[in-house]
Amino acid sequence: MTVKADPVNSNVIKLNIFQEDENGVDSFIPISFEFDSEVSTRWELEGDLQCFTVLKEGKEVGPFEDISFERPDWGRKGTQEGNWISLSHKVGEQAKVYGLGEKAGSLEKTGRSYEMWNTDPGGSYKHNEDPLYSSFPFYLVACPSGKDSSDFLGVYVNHSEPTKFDVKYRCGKDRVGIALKTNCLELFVITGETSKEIVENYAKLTGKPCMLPKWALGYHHSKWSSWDEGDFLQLAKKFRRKEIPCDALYLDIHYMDDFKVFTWDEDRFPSPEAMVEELHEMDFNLVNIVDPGIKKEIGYEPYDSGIERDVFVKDEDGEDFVGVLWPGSCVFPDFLMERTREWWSELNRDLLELGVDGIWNDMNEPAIFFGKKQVEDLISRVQEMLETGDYEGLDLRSEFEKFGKESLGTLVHRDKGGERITHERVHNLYAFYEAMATKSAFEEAPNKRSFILTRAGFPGIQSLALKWTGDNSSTWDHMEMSIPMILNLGVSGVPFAGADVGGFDGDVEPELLTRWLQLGAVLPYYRNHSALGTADQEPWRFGEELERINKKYIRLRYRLLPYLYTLHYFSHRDGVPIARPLFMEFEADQSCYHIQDEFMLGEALLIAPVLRKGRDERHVYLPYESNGKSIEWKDWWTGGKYKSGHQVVNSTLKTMPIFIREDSGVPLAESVDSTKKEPEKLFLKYNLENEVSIPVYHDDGRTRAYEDGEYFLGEFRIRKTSGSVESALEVENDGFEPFWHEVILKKD
Ligand code: MIG
Repeated sequence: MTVKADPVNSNVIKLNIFQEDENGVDSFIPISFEFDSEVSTRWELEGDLQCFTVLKEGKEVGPFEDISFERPDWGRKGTQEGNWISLSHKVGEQAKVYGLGEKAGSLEKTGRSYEMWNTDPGGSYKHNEDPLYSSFPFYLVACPSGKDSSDFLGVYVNHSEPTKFDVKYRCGKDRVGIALKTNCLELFVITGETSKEIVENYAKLTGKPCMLPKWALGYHHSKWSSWDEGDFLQLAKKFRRKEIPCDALYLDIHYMDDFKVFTWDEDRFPSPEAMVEELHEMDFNLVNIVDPGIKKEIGYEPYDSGIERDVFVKDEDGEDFVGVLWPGSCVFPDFLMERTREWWSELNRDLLELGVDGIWNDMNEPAIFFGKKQVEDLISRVQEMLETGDYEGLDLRSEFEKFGKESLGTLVHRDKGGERITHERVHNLYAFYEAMATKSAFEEAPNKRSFILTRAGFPGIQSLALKWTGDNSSTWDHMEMSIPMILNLGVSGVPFAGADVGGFDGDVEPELLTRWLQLGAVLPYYRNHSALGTADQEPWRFGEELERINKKYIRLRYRLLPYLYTLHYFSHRDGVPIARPLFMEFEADQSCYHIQDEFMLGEALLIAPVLRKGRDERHVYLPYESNGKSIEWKDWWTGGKYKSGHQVVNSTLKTMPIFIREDSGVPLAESVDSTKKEPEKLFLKYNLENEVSIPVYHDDGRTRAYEDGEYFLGEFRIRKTSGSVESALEVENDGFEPFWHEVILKKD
């Protein structure tokens, strides 16, 4: 066995573990890792091959042991064959583990195992259901040595093969087990002084989050519905008439003719071009769903051209794989091949040229209801049973449940040279390659930022797309569950994520919708979406009183846009999450490590959403600063001051508790109906004890001109002087004219 170590830079080291005769990984992960040619940091490996430790400048950063080339008993079931590698990372019993992407469990991951295999759970998922739509084989350990509370480490397992993580569970309470089927394990050990630095260093490795158009930060409204052009435009007009801000509307699968992607249902959408124009005149952006399955139908252009260019995934016999989805029998693009991506880009370009602003990639795990072969096989088995009269062992329900998954196992991809690649190796990359293809369609459009919403994903997807967390339910539980999911996506390098606000499955109750619209207003991606056949959940749906509150929070979102856009820019520049677990801002405060019903929005705001029905008061924990020092927290609504520690605060339906951290502040603007309208004034709202710095970023919000320095970045400094308050603006980059004509310091 060999362990090979290659320093990537002063914070990251790459390890390869393999049996004698292997050299290097044959990976399909489309990320190119940049190695620093002159790493001055002293990296060492110490110990023997059974148990070794990585040392950085003489300091232990990660002991690894139990290396084995067999499937461990906690490894993935059902896939015994092939070469396995497993090992454990000794993190210590006290350690806390975060990250691992989109998981429907708690923020801290101890005591469970997690699988990386992009999966559509087929309807709303349950608490702790695993795996889900995306795979992020990255975790952050807090306190790896168990001694120093502010010690952090990141581990990224660079494999798209299904990988299992056992977090301080069956492999031992002091370790994280990693197991997968490969000949050569490749992992990156990521160091940094703080948890933020680890996430930043991880983001640098796998790709910085993309800079989205500003409208991505507005309120978005969606509904899986069979509405027509008229209904859709009515909806748009209603938002404007009611002066409830909204930046984007979505068209789900029913806009298409017979669910055929890149078509329009001509009865319901007879003039899409004119409709898009009208939406644009009202300052709306339009996002259309695009599923990967292509209906197998001669005469349907995407099918014909796909056949001609040989772009589809094959089955074991070398035929185009056929699986069933919404349109019926479908074939599936093999995005791994460049020619497929070119073809896909051309198809998407047609939508963009028509005026569509964003593309919504659903079902891209990929999800397949069932494969043709599975059905044929079942039919022949049933036939046999009919003939012999022996029905024993026929469990139709479990047959159907296995269908989707089993059919995936028969998919065959091809790489550049036309070589056959089993689906298992690249399954987790399907959405990533699809997003690459979609992105290139946007790149053709003159100087426009892309908007790609994806359900599935893998590390690196953040540089192409934003992520929503799939099919949740309109329940209080699901709203609560969405917080650790979104926070851990942020920890895992995907800062721009959100859940379906109001809940997807089931009818939302009025109070829940209001509370969810409040929570969504302060999370990165703010889209209201719900399933076909469920109650409508527009902000005005449940009477005037609730409409007023809902509107107030959607407007709060727009008032917060200068802050949110600045945070978005920083997440793009540095990889730092927008919404952060409390511990990320208050690392020395041990109470913060398990809190998942509060979070920080940037450095300045603590959000304590109300997650239970009928709560007029809520318990809030307000963290202590680094040296255990109590600080003042300022109530966003009343201006009242609270000290660090446990507090009970007012949370009647019109109040979602928000606090401003001591010596922090945020830039605000007037609310506008859509981000296409620029506000005129900038307000600074803060909690001043000594000195506050408030950074502000601004650019044109649409093009890539910011890459050439056409942006504004500055910092307002506010200080208390004897008896008065002084403010000054320090400009870091003045490549773009700020939107404001006036700056107002906000007193309560
Ligand atoms: O099989 O397009 O998660 O957001 O509305 C369901 C219909 C397919 C699943 C997505 C959901 C979307 C729905 N889709």
